[in-house]
Amino acid sequence: MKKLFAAFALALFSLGLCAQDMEWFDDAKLGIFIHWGIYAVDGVSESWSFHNEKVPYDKYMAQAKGFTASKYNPEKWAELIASSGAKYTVLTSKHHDGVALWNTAVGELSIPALTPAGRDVLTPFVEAVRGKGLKLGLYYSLLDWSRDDYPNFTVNNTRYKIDEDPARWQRFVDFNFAQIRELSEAYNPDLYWFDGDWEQTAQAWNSPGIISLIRSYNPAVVVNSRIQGYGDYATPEIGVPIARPDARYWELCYTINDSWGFQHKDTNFKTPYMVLRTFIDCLSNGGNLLLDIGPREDGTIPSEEVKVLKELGRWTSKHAEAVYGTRAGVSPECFKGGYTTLSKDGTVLYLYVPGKPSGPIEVKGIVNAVKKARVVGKGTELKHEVYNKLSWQETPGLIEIYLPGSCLDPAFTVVALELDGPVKTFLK
Ligand code: FHN
Repeated sequence: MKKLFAAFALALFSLGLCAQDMEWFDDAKLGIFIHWGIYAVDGVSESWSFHNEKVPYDKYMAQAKGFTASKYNPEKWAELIASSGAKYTVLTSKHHDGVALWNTAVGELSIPALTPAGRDVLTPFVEAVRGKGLKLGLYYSLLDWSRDDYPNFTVNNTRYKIDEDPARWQRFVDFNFAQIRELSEAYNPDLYWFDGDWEQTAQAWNSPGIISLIRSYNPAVVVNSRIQGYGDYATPEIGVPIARPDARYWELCYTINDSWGFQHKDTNFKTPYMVLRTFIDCLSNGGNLLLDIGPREDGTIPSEEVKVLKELGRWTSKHAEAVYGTRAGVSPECFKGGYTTLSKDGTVLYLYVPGKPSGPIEVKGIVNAVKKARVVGKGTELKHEVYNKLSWQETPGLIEIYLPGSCLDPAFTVVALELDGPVKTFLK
């Protein structure tokens, strides 16, 4: 029965539930994720701290009394996000704890209802984001461990089993649909970032129903993969993929320290360089980076996170040509000195050179002739030579490019190789 349902759902999906516009997403490359909720008050892990019984539920929920949003400035948030070079942002409209950031009419748990902030904090964010021309993504947790009609509560405490009380489960499904309808009606996001799907099946969530609901508001809406098989793109989390993911579209969601939300004790911040390198790694494999920040309960953003976003901004604005609209690069075997991407039409090969090379940079396995080599963001034309190209051999020659010290970026210098046509590689 389950198999039949899945086949039916897949058929429906391919028959027209998928009118999504993936091009903006594919071109955007960088998004900023924001985990903001009552968990920032004590600095405990978002929702998981009570689910895993590290913190009693009542104590967790009592954090609401300390959530002030007293310095919340959504315009400043949007400005920071835009200045990083991100083209979209995704905010946790509701995490697994069930506390909505907006004034939901169908649930009792929300920032306006429970906290001294006393107001809807989602609407001004949406306005600020749109004002900056960024694409809007809304994170929504399908599972809701606070909701009495939801079967799971804490790790050791289950409320009921769906097949023993389908009417109760249906009440929960109706609640989810009502909240998602509210979000689509009020904000009509460009992207839905669902989460928490793992606890139930596509059939139980009514995943195709959710997709058709949100596409009835916005046929082009992009949906992440966490809706039990119905999304548009894969979402590896924290673990940077080692090999190129199979999915045509993917996005690495990634923390700057070790936490999604603000945690006072977590000072394990990555450096701006480390984050930039991971971003370039994603680019080279054709993916996006969704980089998370965790604002404090008052709405301020930790300076370490601001620093990372600013450095990304410095680098992305200088190297825009080699970021937006690029596609996965050639095999890593072709350029051992760093990462590569390609222009959309495949005729420009971008080389991302870390630090200061100790000699000419070398590219191999490229069949094309290089018409021109230049430094992205500077325009300086570079001397390049081909070695080992023998008339009787199929193996392409080694391309050596001379990169003077005066052209180097403090983090990653980008060299554009303009080819005589779409790239052709020879990898034997
Ligand atoms: O359980 C959540 C977690 O708290 C966080 O929101 C991340 C972000 O991708 N998603 C879930 C785990 O996969």
